[in-house]
Amino acid sequence: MTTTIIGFPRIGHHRELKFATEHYWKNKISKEELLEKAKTIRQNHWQAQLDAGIDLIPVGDFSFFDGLLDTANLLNVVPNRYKQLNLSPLDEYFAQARGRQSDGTSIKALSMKKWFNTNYHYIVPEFSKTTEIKLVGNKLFEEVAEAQALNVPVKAVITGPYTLLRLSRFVDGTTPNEYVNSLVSAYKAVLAKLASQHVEWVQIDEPALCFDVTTHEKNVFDQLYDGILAEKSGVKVLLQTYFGDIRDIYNDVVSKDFDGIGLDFIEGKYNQELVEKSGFPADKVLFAGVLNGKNIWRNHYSETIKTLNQLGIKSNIILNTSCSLLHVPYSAEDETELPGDVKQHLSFAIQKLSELKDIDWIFSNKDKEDKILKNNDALFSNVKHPVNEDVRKEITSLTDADYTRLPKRSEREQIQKDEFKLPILPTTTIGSFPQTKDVRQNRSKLRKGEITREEYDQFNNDKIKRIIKFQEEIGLDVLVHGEYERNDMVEYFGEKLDGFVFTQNGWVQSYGTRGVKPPIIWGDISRNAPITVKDTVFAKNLTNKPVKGMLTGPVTIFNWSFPREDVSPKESVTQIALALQDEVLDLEKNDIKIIQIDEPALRENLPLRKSNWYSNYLDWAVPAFRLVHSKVAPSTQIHTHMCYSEFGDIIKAIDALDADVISFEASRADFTLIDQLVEANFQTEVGPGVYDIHSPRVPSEDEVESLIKQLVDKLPLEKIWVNPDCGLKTRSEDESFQSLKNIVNATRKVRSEIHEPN
Ligand code: THG
Ligand code: ZN
Repeated sequence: MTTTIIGFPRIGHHRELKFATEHYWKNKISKEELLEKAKTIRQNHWQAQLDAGIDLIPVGDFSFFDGLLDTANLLNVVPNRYKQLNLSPLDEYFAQARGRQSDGTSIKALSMKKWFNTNYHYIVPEFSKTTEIKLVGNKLFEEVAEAQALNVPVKAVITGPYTLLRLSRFVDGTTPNEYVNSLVSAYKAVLAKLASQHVEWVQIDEPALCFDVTTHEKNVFDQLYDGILAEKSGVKVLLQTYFGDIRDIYNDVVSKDFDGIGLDFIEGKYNQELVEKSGFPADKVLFAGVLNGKNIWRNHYSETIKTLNQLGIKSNIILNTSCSLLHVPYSAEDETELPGDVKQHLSFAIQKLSELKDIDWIFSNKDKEDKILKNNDALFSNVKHPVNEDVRKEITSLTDADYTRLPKRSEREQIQKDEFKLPILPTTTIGSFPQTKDVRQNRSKLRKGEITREEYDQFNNDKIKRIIKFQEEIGLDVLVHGEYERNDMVEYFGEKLDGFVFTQNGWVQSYGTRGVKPPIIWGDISRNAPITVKDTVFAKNLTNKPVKGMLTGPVTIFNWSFPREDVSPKESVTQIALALQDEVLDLEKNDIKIIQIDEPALRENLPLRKSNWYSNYLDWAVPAFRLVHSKVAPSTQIHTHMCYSEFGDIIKAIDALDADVISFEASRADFTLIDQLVEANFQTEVGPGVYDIHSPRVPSEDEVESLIKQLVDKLPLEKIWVNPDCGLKTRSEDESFQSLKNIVNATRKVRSEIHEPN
């Protein structure tokens, strides 16, 4: 038997690649130093896999920013505006990934999107009339040569053409079909070159086959692979799928001349049925994704062996992870501060390598009395997740009434207009103000014990005073306290709720050099004390204007954490929702009459197949949000906020959250969402962002005025709010203060024109 993995985390054991790359961007190290560092990191990662005894090691999974962008650049899919900068290949690549400012001109980055149902973001390649596909890059081949020199058993990895076409953007009226023939030639050239390097296996990643596949898309797949496989140049081609099952195209896939097929038996449970019902060709190797590549928990070996036995394939099978290990942290060994009863259940990338070898050993030896198996079983007979009986009972006694806010929104709208007496086009912000250096230093001093809790609070209170004064002075209508006390919002709430545990080094790449350290849901979740009440009330007492309370919603807290697997996602989300309900009611009791509950991540965990959107997700995610706010008074105004994705296809679900007001990211999508809202007869009051906070540009008053006028033309006037498109925490104060002034002044201008039509 043989073992392999689909990919390894790229940022380095201690995020070495992140730091080296950021140093390079700041001109603190040279290109040669960066390349040397990257080489060492790759070597360490291969060595870790060699040490664990992995038989086939992925090469080409390394990336300076993103794997899809690597493939696009390998094949010359680089928009002309970047080529015209005349940069070195590496700088041209970084220019696409993050934009570039030089002598007065500035060029934007390509856009970034969520990678399937993960928290990783990829760079969206762009095809246009001038795109000429051909093999131009060397990265893959150089890494192969580098690995071979170290005697690494190489499996070359590249993203496949189907997934490339499915995830890219097509401008100038171009369509994916136009590029099929040139892609076939380019991939053939890649295979030929790898063959000349004596590579045995080439892994072509096609996770997009786990989406719904239409007949048209199936034809594209056929054309691509009938072409490519007609000329393999002697390498073995592995079609690697992950993040789900390939029910729409399984029969097609097994009938083609692939040498190996990689199937995910974790998220793609249905793949097992496909194999058992339709059979798996004897002349192909099954790369069996039986070890979860996404979770952080130890594998239960006897269950995995059972799956392998059910598949009934004994030879021609290679044990694999279910997806790349990109989505888990480096090693659980680093976690010295977690309680032992938690730590023994953790498996990060390094531990998953040994688990694969263990399973391989047990499966090949059939020794049921094996010690490895017994120890592993013992681990699972002895899991002690903290149980909170009160929360469990409360959940079983929930009824429809707990998920229903009364009276209905149209009635509340009038009650709230009378309550707040806000002007038309009320202005507000999304919640956070710039986290300037002094704010972060203050937090780090507290962590290191260099200042007292009182000194820490005093600093933040001064910040709150200053920012309330600023908001009053420029004339915003609904104020916020600025969130100076928060680092990452999910970490902030997780730390204050019972049921979460935290890692010290559990970094997972989010995009490029940026990472997150997701909290781990270990036990039942509950709230033991108010979380945001003190800071919010402090701010409220400084002003006569309404101050908005700021919370992160249950679905986002859940989606950005590592979930436990002994209870359903619905159960954990409901527990979080109940904890937040207590917080909402406490804020209300303290006279906070506007409360925002953010759900930026609501859309991102939608199942890949549309048929599962409601049944497997929205049908419990949306009610969980309603549970948080269903008990507030009619005059209390509930806001929510969403960002990071397009919402056109889940508008009805967003309206069903039954919030009173929603703000979201829209300026980047050129306001097309507004038409979709009108068409869907959207009922929630809405503040589509008029300031793109992801760019360092300050929008002019005229620009904002014209955006507001577009909104006024399309949406009912009484439903429109004016706000930036996201929190300001990553921006500088200069930029965001000026932008907010422009927003308020532009709003005043539009208001006066509406009241006094010329
Ligand atoms: N919080 C969490 N998950 C998220 C986001 C978030 N996932 C999606 C989206 N937002 C990802 N965006 C970012 C933006 C910035 C950073 C990470 C993810 C970032 N990270 C710092 C770094 O890598 O240097 C580390 C920050 C820290 O020290 O905590 O800047 O908002 N949970
Ligand atoms: Zn946002």
